[in-house]
Amino acid sequence: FSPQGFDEAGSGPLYLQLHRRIAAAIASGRLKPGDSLPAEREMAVMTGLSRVTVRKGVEALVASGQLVQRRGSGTFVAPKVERLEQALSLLTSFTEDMARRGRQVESIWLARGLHVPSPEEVMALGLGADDRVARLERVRRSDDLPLAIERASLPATVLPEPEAVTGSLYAALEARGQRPVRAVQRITAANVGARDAALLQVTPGVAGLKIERISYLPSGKVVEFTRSLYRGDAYDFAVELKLAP
Ligand code: 16G
Repeated sequence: FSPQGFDEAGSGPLYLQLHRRIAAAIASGRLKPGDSLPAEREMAVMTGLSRVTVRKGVEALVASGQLVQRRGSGTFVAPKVERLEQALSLLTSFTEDMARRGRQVESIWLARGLHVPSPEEVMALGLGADDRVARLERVRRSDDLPLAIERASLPATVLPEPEAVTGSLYAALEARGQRPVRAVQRITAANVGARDAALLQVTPGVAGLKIERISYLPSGKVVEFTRSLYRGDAYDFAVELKLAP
């Protein structure tokens, strides 16, 4: 980050020159995944650029997914994304899937509460006119990487106190004797919008996978209607096929 080479006259706006320099340091391996960057003020001193210019350059790298910012702790080179292979034929929870891989799980809660259901939730969950719905909205992370945004809706009769769920939803359902035993899942391609891109720390507009899961109790009652958006660069969904009869 030496002051040399930033050129007011020639090679484009100054923030883009900084952007190119940091991107080149990442590409060459001089900056490695997880490395922290100096604070904005320090970078301004080191480069001789204004703090506004430094901020713009860094923001552009955050928007393109090369840097990540964590509130309170600073700016880092984005972690390397390894694809996870996920079997589609087993009804498992996110926590179980990650535990099986020996990975840490973490949820960032966006919302948790009881609501008047939307028409879509009424349909999917088979609710009556006065029924309430429990909504759980969270970013699912593993080993410091956001992998998916999940928006789960359950009949309030199944989960009357959504605020009490702090970890695994399926563990909470299991404790209430309401663990689903069957589910239907639908996967659709989707581009990640700006708000979700910020939550998933990806570039707005990149490819994601929208997954809808409706899960059932042995009685056939619907327990869960969950809409998730998975990072397209972090998952491979695999399924075993048998010869058609
Ligand atoms: C999985 C499920 C989701 C379920 C969650 C429970 C998919 C696409 N979705 O992420 O429907 O609610 O697991 O996880 O697989 P938890 O028990 O860790 O909260």
